[in-house]
Amino acid sequence: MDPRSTPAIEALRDTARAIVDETLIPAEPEVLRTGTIPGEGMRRLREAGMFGITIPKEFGGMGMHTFAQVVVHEELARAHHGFLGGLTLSNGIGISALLAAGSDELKRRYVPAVASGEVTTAFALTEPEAGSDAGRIRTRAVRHGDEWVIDGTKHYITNGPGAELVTVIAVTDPEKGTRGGVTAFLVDRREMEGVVVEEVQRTMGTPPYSQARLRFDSVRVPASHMLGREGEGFRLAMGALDHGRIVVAAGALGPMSRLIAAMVERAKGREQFGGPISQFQGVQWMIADSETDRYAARQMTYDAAWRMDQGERVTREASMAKLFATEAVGRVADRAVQLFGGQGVMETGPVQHLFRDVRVMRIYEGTSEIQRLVIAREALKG
Ligand code: COS
Repeated sequence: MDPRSTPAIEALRDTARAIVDETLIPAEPEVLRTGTIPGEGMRRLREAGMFGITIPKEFGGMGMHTFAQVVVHEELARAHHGFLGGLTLSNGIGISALLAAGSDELKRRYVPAVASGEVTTAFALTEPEAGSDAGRIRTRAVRHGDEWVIDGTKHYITNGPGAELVTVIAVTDPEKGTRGGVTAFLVDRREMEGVVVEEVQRTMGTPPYSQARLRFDSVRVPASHMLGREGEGFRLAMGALDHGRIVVAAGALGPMSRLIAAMVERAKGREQFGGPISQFQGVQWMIADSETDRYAARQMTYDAAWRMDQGERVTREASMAKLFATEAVGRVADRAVQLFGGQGVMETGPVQHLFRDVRVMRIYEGTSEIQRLVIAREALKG
Protein backbone atom coordinates (compact mmCIF):
# COMPACT_ATOMS: atom_id res chain seq x y z
CA MET A 1 0.00 0.00 0.00
CA ASP A 2 1.26 3.44 -0.90
CA PRO A 3 1.92 5.55 2.24
CA ARG A 4 -0.33 8.31 0.84
CA SER A 5 -3.30 5.97 0.61
CA THR A 6 -6.05 5.68 3.23
CA PRO A 7 -8.34 2.89 4.46
CA ALA A 8 -11.21 4.39 2.44
CA ILE A 9 -9.14 4.37 -0.75
CA GLU A 10 -7.95 0.82 -0.11
CA ALA A 11 -11.53 -0.34 0.51
CA LEU A 12 -12.59 1.14 -2.82
CA ARG A 13 -9.59 -0.43 -4.52
CA ASP A 14 -10.61 -3.83 -3.07
CA THR A 15 -14.13 -3.35 -4.42
CA ALA A 16 -12.74 -2.47 -7.84
CA ARG A 17 -10.44 -5.49 -7.78
CA ALA A 18 -13.32 -7.81 -6.88
CA ILE A 19 -15.53 -6.48 -9.69
CA VAL A 20 -12.72 -6.81 -12.21
CA ASP A 21 -11.68 -10.32 -11.15
CA GLU A 22 -15.15 -11.73 -10.54
CA THR A 23 -17.12 -10.16 -13.37
CA LEU A 24 -15.20 -8.07 -15.90
CA ILE A 25 -12.27 -10.35 -16.74
CA PRO A 26 -14.48 -13.46 -16.94
CA ALA A 27 -16.73 -11.54 -19.36
CA GLU A 28 -13.83 -10.62 -21.61
CA PRO A 29 -14.10 -13.59 -24.01
CA GLU A 30 -17.72 -12.58 -24.61
CA VAL A 31 -16.70 -8.95 -25.22
CA LEU A 32 -14.03 -10.03 -27.70
CA ARG A 33 -16.37 -12.47 -29.43
CA THR A 34 -19.42 -10.24 -29.69
CA GLY A 35 -18.07 -6.69 -29.45
CA THR A 36 -20.72 -5.85 -26.86
CA ILE A 37 -20.44 -5.06 -23.18
CA PRO A 38 -22.42 -7.33 -20.90
CA GLY A 39 -24.87 -5.44 -18.68
CA GLU A 40 -23.89 -7.25 -15.50
CA GLY A 41 -20.41 -5.73 -15.46
CA MET A 42 -21.77 -2.23 -15.99
CA ARG A 43 -24.40 -2.78 -13.31
CA ARG A 44 -21.75 -3.73 -10.75
CA LEU A 45 -19.61 -0.71 -11.65
CA ARG A 46 -22.60 1.59 -11.33
CA GLU A 47 -23.77 0.13 -8.03
CA ALA A 48 -20.28 0.47 -6.58
CA GLY A 49 -20.34 4.18 -7.43
CA MET A 50 -17.43 3.96 -9.89
CA PHE A 51 -18.92 6.58 -12.20
CA GLY A 52 -18.75 9.21 -9.48
CA ILE A 53 -15.44 8.64 -7.70
CA THR A 54 -14.30 12.24 -8.12
CA ILE A 55 -17.72 13.88 -8.36
CA PRO A 56 -18.49 15.97 -5.24
CA LYS A 57 -20.78 14.36 -2.67
CA GLU A 58 -23.33 17.14 -2.99
CA PHE A 59 -23.93 15.98 -6.58
CA GLY A 60 -24.18 12.30 -5.76
CA GLY A 61 -20.54 11.27 -6.13
CA MET A 62 -17.94 10.01 -3.67
CA GLY A 63 -16.05 13.29 -3.53
CA MET A 64 -12.65 11.64 -3.68
CA HIS A 65 -9.51 13.26 -5.02
CA THR A 66 -7.33 12.45 -7.99
CA PHE A 67 -4.95 10.31 -5.92
CA ALA A 68 -7.81 8.02 -4.91
CA GLN A 69 -9.03 7.98 -8.47
CA VAL A 70 -5.70 6.80 -9.90
CA VAL A 71 -5.28 4.09 -7.27
CA VAL A 72 -8.74 2.74 -8.10
CA HIS A 73 -8.43 3.35 -11.83
CA GLU A 74 -5.22 1.32 -11.96
CA GLU A 75 -7.26 -1.62 -10.68
CA LEU A 76 -10.24 -1.01 -12.99
CA ALA A 77 -7.99 -0.64 -16.00
CA ARG A 78 -7.12 -4.33 -15.86
CA ALA A 79 -10.54 -4.80 -17.45
CA HIS A 80 -11.33 -4.52 -21.15
CA HIS A 81 -11.45 -0.86 -22.27
CA GLY A 82 -15.09 -1.25 -23.26
CA PHE A 83 -16.06 -1.26 -19.60
CA LEU A 84 -14.08 1.89 -18.84
CA GLY A 85 -14.92 4.63 -21.36
CA GLY A 86 -18.01 5.83 -19.53
CA LEU A 87 -16.49 6.03 -16.07
CA THR A 88 -13.22 7.52 -17.28
CA LEU A 89 -15.16 10.40 -18.81
CA SER A 90 -17.58 10.81 -15.90
CA ASN A 91 -14.62 11.08 -13.52
CA GLY A 92 -12.71 13.35 -15.87
CA ILE A 93 -12.86 15.22 -19.14
CA GLY A 94 -16.53 14.42 -19.73
CA ILE A 95 -17.51 16.56 -16.78
CA SER A 96 -14.47 18.63 -15.74
CA ALA A 97 -15.58 21.85 -17.43
CA LEU A 98 -19.12 21.53 -16.07
CA LEU A 99 -17.85 21.01 -12.53
CA ALA A 100 -15.20 23.71 -12.78
CA ALA A 101 -17.24 26.41 -14.46
CA GLY A 102 -20.91 25.44 -14.93
CA SER A 103 -23.65 27.23 -13.01
CA ASP A 104 -25.00 25.62 -9.84
CA GLU A 105 -28.28 25.07 -11.59
CA LEU A 106 -26.64 23.15 -14.44
CA LYS A 107 -24.64 21.06 -12.00
CA ARG A 108 -27.70 20.21 -9.91
CA ARG A 109 -29.60 19.31 -13.03
CA TYR A 110 -27.03 17.13 -14.77
CA VAL A 111 -24.31 15.86 -12.47
CA PRO A 112 -26.20 13.39 -10.24
CA ALA A 113 -27.26 11.25 -13.22
CA VAL A 114 -23.66 11.27 -14.45
CA ALA A 115 -22.40 10.22 -11.01
CA SER A 116 -24.77 7.28 -10.95
CA GLY A 117 -23.75 6.19 -14.45
CA GLU A 118 -27.26 6.65 -15.78
CA VAL A 119 -26.23 9.39 -18.21
CA THR A 120 -22.99 9.26 -20.19
CA THR A 121 -20.70 12.06 -21.30
CA ALA A 122 -18.26 12.97 -24.05
CA PHE A 123 -15.67 15.70 -24.61
CA ALA A 124 -15.62 17.19 -28.09
CA LEU A 125 -12.43 19.10 -28.82
CA THR A 126 -10.67 17.27 -31.67
CA GLU A 127 -11.55 18.04 -35.27
CA PRO A 128 -10.38 16.66 -38.61
CA GLU A 129 -8.09 19.69 -39.08
CA ALA A 130 -7.25 20.25 -35.41
CA GLY A 131 -5.77 17.27 -33.56
CA SER A 132 -2.46 18.05 -31.87
CA ASP A 133 -2.91 21.70 -32.77
CA ALA A 134 -6.07 22.05 -30.72
CA GLY A 135 -5.99 25.83 -31.07
CA ARG A 136 -6.94 25.47 -34.76
CA ILE A 137 -10.48 24.23 -34.11
CA ARG A 138 -13.07 25.70 -36.47
CA THR A 139 -16.36 24.64 -34.91
CA ARG A 140 -18.20 27.92 -34.47
CA ALA A 141 -20.66 29.05 -31.85
CA VAL A 142 -22.54 32.22 -32.71
CA ARG A 143 -24.85 34.03 -30.32
CA HIS A 144 -28.47 34.61 -31.31
CA GLY A 145 -30.31 36.25 -28.42
CA ASP A 146 -30.55 33.78 -25.57
CA GLU A 147 -29.05 30.96 -27.55
CA TRP A 148 -25.79 29.96 -29.15
CA VAL A 149 -25.85 28.13 -32.46
CA ILE A 150 -23.09 25.60 -32.95
CA ASP A 151 -21.87 24.42 -36.36
CA GLY A 152 -18.90 22.20 -37.12
CA THR A 153 -17.45 18.72 -37.09
CA LYS A 154 -15.68 16.89 -34.29
CA HIS A 155 -14.10 13.48 -34.70
CA TYR A 156 -12.53 10.60 -32.77
CA ILE A 157 -14.90 11.51 -29.95
CA THR A 158 -14.90 8.80 -27.30
CA ASN A 159 -18.43 7.87 -26.30
CA GLY A 160 -19.50 9.93 -29.30
CA PRO A 161 -22.00 7.40 -30.63
CA GLY A 162 -24.27 7.54 -27.61
CA ALA A 163 -23.27 10.05 -24.92
CA GLU A 164 -26.22 12.18 -23.89
CA LEU A 165 -24.10 15.08 -22.61
CA VAL A 166 -21.30 16.50 -24.71
CA THR A 167 -18.89 19.24 -23.64
CA VAL A 168 -18.22 21.05 -26.90
CA ILE A 169 -15.26 23.37 -27.34
CA ALA A 170 -16.06 25.96 -30.01
CA VAL A 171 -14.72 29.21 -31.43
CA THR A 172 -16.70 32.25 -30.39
CA ASP A 173 -14.21 34.91 -31.51
CA PRO A 174 -11.82 33.87 -34.29
CA GLU A 175 -9.73 37.03 -33.83
CA LYS A 176 -8.81 36.16 -30.26
CA GLY A 177 -8.04 32.47 -30.86
CA THR A 178 -6.94 30.38 -27.88
CA ARG A 179 -6.59 33.47 -25.69
CA GLY A 180 -10.19 34.51 -25.25
CA GLY A 181 -11.80 33.31 -28.48
CA VAL A 182 -12.78 29.75 -27.52
CA THR A 183 -15.73 28.81 -25.32
CA ALA A 184 -17.09 25.59 -23.78
CA PHE A 185 -20.75 24.53 -24.00
CA LEU A 186 -22.75 21.69 -22.55
CA VAL A 187 -24.92 20.07 -25.21
CA ASP A 188 -27.72 17.80 -24.06
CA ARG A 189 -28.47 15.59 -27.06
CA ARG A 190 -31.80 14.53 -25.61
CA GLU A 191 -33.10 18.10 -25.84
CA MET A 192 -30.99 19.85 -28.46
CA GLU A 193 -31.38 18.76 -32.03
CA GLY A 194 -28.76 18.65 -34.74
CA VAL A 195 -25.97 16.43 -33.42
CA VAL A 196 -25.46 13.87 -36.17
CA VAL A 197 -23.32 10.74 -35.83
CA GLU A 198 -21.63 10.77 -39.24
CA GLU A 199 -19.57 7.69 -38.58
CA VAL A 200 -18.73 5.27 -35.80
CA GLN A 201 -14.97 5.18 -36.19
CA ARG A 202 -13.40 1.75 -35.93
CA THR A 203 -9.90 1.60 -34.50
CA MET A 204 -7.26 -1.15 -34.57
CA GLY A 205 -8.20 -1.84 -30.96
CA THR A 206 -10.78 -4.47 -30.19
CA PRO A 207 -14.50 -3.61 -30.30
CA PRO A 208 -16.85 -2.27 -29.06
CA TYR A 209 -15.95 0.88 -30.96
CA SER A 210 -16.80 3.99 -29.04
CA GLN A 211 -15.33 6.72 -31.25
CA ALA A 212 -17.47 8.79 -33.54
CA ARG A 213 -17.39 11.68 -35.96
CA LEU A 214 -20.09 14.11 -34.91
CA ARG A 215 -21.53 16.88 -37.03
CA PHE A 216 -23.07 19.82 -35.23
CA ASP A 217 -25.72 21.08 -37.55
CA SER A 218 -27.02 24.43 -36.23
CA VAL A 219 -27.35 23.01 -32.73
CA ARG A 220 -29.17 25.58 -30.60
CA VAL A 221 -27.80 25.73 -27.09
CA PRO A 222 -29.32 27.95 -24.38
CA ALA A 223 -26.91 30.62 -23.11
CA SER A 224 -27.27 29.04 -19.67
CA HIS A 225 -25.37 26.02 -21.04
CA MET A 226 -22.21 28.01 -21.59
CA LEU A 227 -19.53 26.68 -19.23
CA GLY A 228 -17.60 29.48 -17.61
CA ARG A 229 -17.27 32.85 -19.26
CA GLU A 230 -17.13 33.50 -22.96
CA GLY A 231 -13.55 33.01 -24.11
CA GLU A 232 -12.56 30.74 -21.24
CA GLY A 233 -12.96 27.48 -23.15
CA PHE A 234 -9.37 26.77 -24.18
CA ARG A 235 -8.12 27.15 -20.63
CA LEU A 236 -10.92 24.89 -19.38
CA ALA A 237 -10.10 22.28 -22.03
CA MET A 238 -6.39 22.33 -21.23
CA GLY A 239 -7.10 22.17 -17.49
CA ALA A 240 -9.33 19.15 -18.10
CA LEU A 241 -6.50 17.53 -20.04
CA ASP A 242 -3.99 18.08 -17.20
CA HIS A 243 -6.22 15.87 -15.08
CA GLY A 244 -7.20 13.55 -17.92
CA ARG A 245 -3.58 12.80 -18.77
CA ILE A 246 -2.90 11.59 -15.23
CA VAL A 247 -5.91 9.29 -15.51
CA VAL A 248 -4.66 7.94 -18.86
CA ALA A 249 -1.34 7.19 -17.13
CA ALA A 250 -3.22 5.26 -14.45
CA GLY A 251 -5.11 3.50 -17.24
CA ALA A 252 -1.78 2.20 -18.57
CA LEU A 253 -0.90 0.59 -15.23
CA GLY A 254 -3.79 -1.88 -15.34
CA PRO A 255 -2.84 -3.54 -18.65
CA MET A 256 0.80 -3.54 -17.55
CA SER A 257 -0.16 -5.65 -14.55
CA ARG A 258 -2.18 -8.03 -16.74
CA LEU A 259 0.69 -8.38 -19.19
CA ILE A 260 3.34 -8.92 -16.52
CA ALA A 261 1.22 -11.56 -14.78
CA ALA A 262 0.72 -13.33 -18.12
CA MET A 263 4.47 -13.17 -18.86
CA VAL A 264 5.38 -14.64 -15.48
CA GLU A 265 2.88 -17.46 -15.84
CA ARG A 266 4.04 -18.23 -19.35
CA ALA A 267 7.74 -18.10 -18.40
CA LYS A 268 7.19 -20.60 -15.61
CA GLY A 269 4.86 -22.89 -17.55
CA ARG A 270 6.39 -23.02 -21.02
CA GLU A 271 9.18 -25.57 -21.41
CA GLN A 272 11.83 -25.42 -24.12
CA PHE A 273 15.34 -26.84 -24.25
CA GLY A 274 14.53 -29.14 -21.35
CA GLY A 275 13.18 -26.68 -18.80
CA PRO A 276 10.94 -23.66 -18.20
CA ILE A 277 11.87 -20.65 -20.31
CA SER A 278 12.08 -18.62 -17.07
CA GLN A 279 15.58 -20.04 -16.67
CA PHE A 280 16.81 -17.99 -19.62
CA GLN A 281 18.26 -14.59 -18.93
CA GLY A 282 16.71 -13.15 -22.08
CA VAL A 283 13.25 -13.97 -20.69
CA GLN A 284 14.12 -12.85 -17.17
CA TRP A 285 15.23 -9.47 -18.46
CA MET A 286 11.96 -8.96 -20.31
CA ILE A 287 10.18 -9.47 -17.02
CA ALA A 288 12.65 -7.34 -15.06
CA ASP A 289 12.40 -4.44 -17.50
CA SER A 290 8.60 -4.68 -17.47
CA GLU A 291 8.45 -4.64 -13.67
CA THR A 292 10.76 -1.61 -13.67
CA ASP A 293 8.60 0.16 -16.24
CA ARG A 294 5.49 -0.43 -14.16
CA TYR A 295 7.13 0.69 -10.93
CA ALA A 296 8.40 3.93 -12.44
CA ALA A 297 5.11 4.64 -14.21
CA ARG A 298 3.17 4.08 -11.01
CA GLN A 299 5.38 6.39 -8.96
CA MET A 300 5.08 9.17 -11.54
CA THR A 301 1.33 8.77 -11.83
CA TYR A 302 0.71 8.71 -8.09
CA ASP A 303 3.01 11.68 -7.55
CA ALA A 304 1.34 13.78 -10.26
CA ALA A 305 -2.09 12.97 -8.82
CA TRP A 306 -0.94 13.76 -5.29
CA ARG A 307 0.51 17.11 -6.33
CA MET A 308 -2.67 17.99 -8.19
CA ASP A 309 -4.65 17.29 -5.01
CA GLN A 310 -2.33 19.68 -3.11
CA GLY A 311 -3.42 22.43 -5.51
CA GLU A 312 -0.23 22.54 -7.56
CA ARG A 313 -0.42 23.20 -11.29
CA VAL A 314 0.76 19.88 -12.69
CA THR A 315 0.82 20.49 -16.43
CA ARG A 316 4.40 19.24 -16.68
CA GLU A 317 3.98 16.31 -14.26
CA ALA A 318 0.76 15.17 -15.96
CA SER A 319 2.48 15.18 -19.34
CA MET A 320 5.52 13.33 -17.96
CA ALA A 321 3.36 10.67 -16.30
CA LYS A 322 1.24 10.25 -19.44
CA LEU A 323 4.29 10.12 -21.71
CA PHE A 324 6.18 7.63 -19.60
CA ALA A 325 3.31 5.33 -18.62
CA THR A 326 1.84 5.01 -22.10
CA GLU A 327 5.24 4.44 -23.73
CA ALA A 328 5.99 1.92 -20.97
CA VAL A 329 2.81 -0.08 -21.54
CA GLY A 330 3.72 -0.23 -25.23
CA ARG A 331 7.12 -1.68 -24.37
CA VAL A 332 5.60 -4.18 -21.95
CA ALA A 333 2.96 -5.29 -24.47
CA ASP A 334 5.63 -5.76 -27.13
CA ARG A 335 7.76 -7.86 -24.78
CA ALA A 336 4.73 -9.93 -23.80
CA VAL A 337 3.93 -10.77 -27.42
CA GLN A 338 7.59 -11.70 -27.95
CA LEU A 339 7.73 -13.87 -24.85
CA PHE A 340 4.61 -15.73 -25.93
CA GLY A 341 6.15 -16.39 -29.33
CA GLY A 342 3.76 -17.84 -31.91
CA GLN A 343 0.96 -17.84 -29.38
CA GLY A 344 1.57 -14.13 -28.86
CA VAL A 345 0.25 -13.29 -32.30
CA MET A 346 -2.57 -15.81 -32.45
CA GLU A 347 -6.03 -14.29 -32.47
CA THR A 348 -6.93 -16.65 -29.65
CA GLY A 349 -3.78 -15.87 -27.64
CA PRO A 350 -4.05 -14.17 -24.25
CA VAL A 351 -2.06 -10.99 -24.95
CA GLN A 352 -2.69 -9.90 -28.54
CA HIS A 353 -5.82 -7.92 -27.73
CA LEU A 354 -3.98 -6.00 -25.02
CA PHE A 355 -1.18 -5.24 -27.49
CA ARG A 356 -3.75 -3.75 -29.87
CA ASP A 357 -5.80 -1.98 -27.24
CA VAL A 358 -2.94 -0.14 -25.53
CA ARG A 359 -1.50 1.34 -28.71
CA VAL A 360 -3.92 4.24 -28.79
CA MET A 361 -2.81 5.40 -25.35
CA ARG A 362 0.26 7.02 -26.88
CA ILE A 363 -2.06 9.06 -29.06
CA TYR A 364 -5.24 10.09 -27.27
CA GLU A 365 -5.36 13.01 -24.85
CA GLY A 366 -2.23 14.28 -26.53
CA THR A 367 0.36 12.28 -28.46
CA SER A 368 3.72 11.44 -26.93
CA GLU A 369 5.15 14.21 -29.09
CA ILE A 370 2.70 16.77 -27.67
CA GLN A 371 3.57 15.66 -24.12
CA ARG A 372 7.25 16.27 -24.91
CA LEU A 373 6.39 19.68 -26.33
CA VAL A 374 4.47 20.59 -23.16
CA ILE A 375 7.26 19.31 -20.88
CA ALA A 376 9.94 21.16 -22.82
CA ARG A 377 7.96 24.40 -22.86
CA GLU A 378 7.43 24.25 -19.11
CA ALA A 379 11.10 23.46 -18.55
CA LEU A 380 12.25 26.29 -20.79
CA LYS A 381 10.09 28.75 -18.88
CA GLY A 382 12.92 28.46 -16.32
N1 COS B 1 -3.96 24.79 -18.05
C1 COS B 1 -4.66 25.95 -18.08
N2 COS B 1 -4.58 26.80 -19.11
C2 COS B 1 -3.79 26.48 -20.15
C3 COS B 1 -3.03 25.30 -20.18
C4 COS B 1 -3.15 24.43 -19.06
N3 COS B 1 -2.48 23.27 -19.03
N4 COS B 1 -2.35 25.24 -21.33
C5 COS B 1 -2.65 26.35 -22.02
N5 COS B 1 -3.54 27.10 -21.30
C6 COS B 1 -4.17 28.36 -21.70
C7 COS B 1 -3.37 29.52 -21.28
O1 COS B 1 -4.25 30.53 -20.87
C8 COS B 1 -2.63 29.97 -22.53
O2 COS B 1 -2.42 31.33 -22.53
P1 COS B 1 -1.17 31.98 -21.72
O3 COS B 1 0.04 31.17 -22.08
O4 COS B 1 -1.14 33.36 -22.24
O5 COS B 1 -1.53 31.90 -20.29
C9 COS B 1 -3.62 29.59 -23.64
O6 COS B 1 -4.30 28.45 -23.12
C10 COS B 1 -2.96 29.22 -24.94
O7 COS B 1 -2.03 28.18 -24.68
P2 COS B 1 -0.81 27.85 -25.64
O8 COS B 1 -0.16 29.10 -26.12
O9 COS B 1 0.04 26.86 -24.93
O10 COS B 1 -1.55 27.16 -26.88
P3 COS B 1 -0.91 26.46 -28.13
O11 COS B 1 -1.92 26.57 -29.21
O12 COS B 1 0.47 26.94 -28.40
O13 COS B 1 -0.71 24.87 -27.78
C11 COS B 1 -0.97 22.69 -26.87
C12 COS B 1 -1.20 24.19 -26.79
C13 COS B 1 -0.07 22.19 -28.00
C14 COS B 1 -0.36 22.32 -25.55
C15 COS B 1 -2.40 22.15 -27.05
O14 COS B 1 -2.87 22.49 -28.34
C16 COS B 1 -2.54 20.69 -26.81
O15 COS B 1 -2.55 20.23 -25.67
N6 COS B 1 -2.68 19.92 -27.89
C17 COS B 1 -3.02 18.53 -27.78
C18 COS B 1 -4.49 18.40 -27.73
C19 COS B 1 -4.89 17.07 -27.21
O16 COS B 1 -4.39 16.59 -26.22
N7 COS B 1 -5.84 16.48 -27.90
C20 COS B 1 -6.28 15.21 -27.51
C21 COS B 1 -7.73 15.07 -27.70
S1 COS B 1 -8.69 15.74 -26.49
S2 COS B 1 -9.28 14.14 -25.59
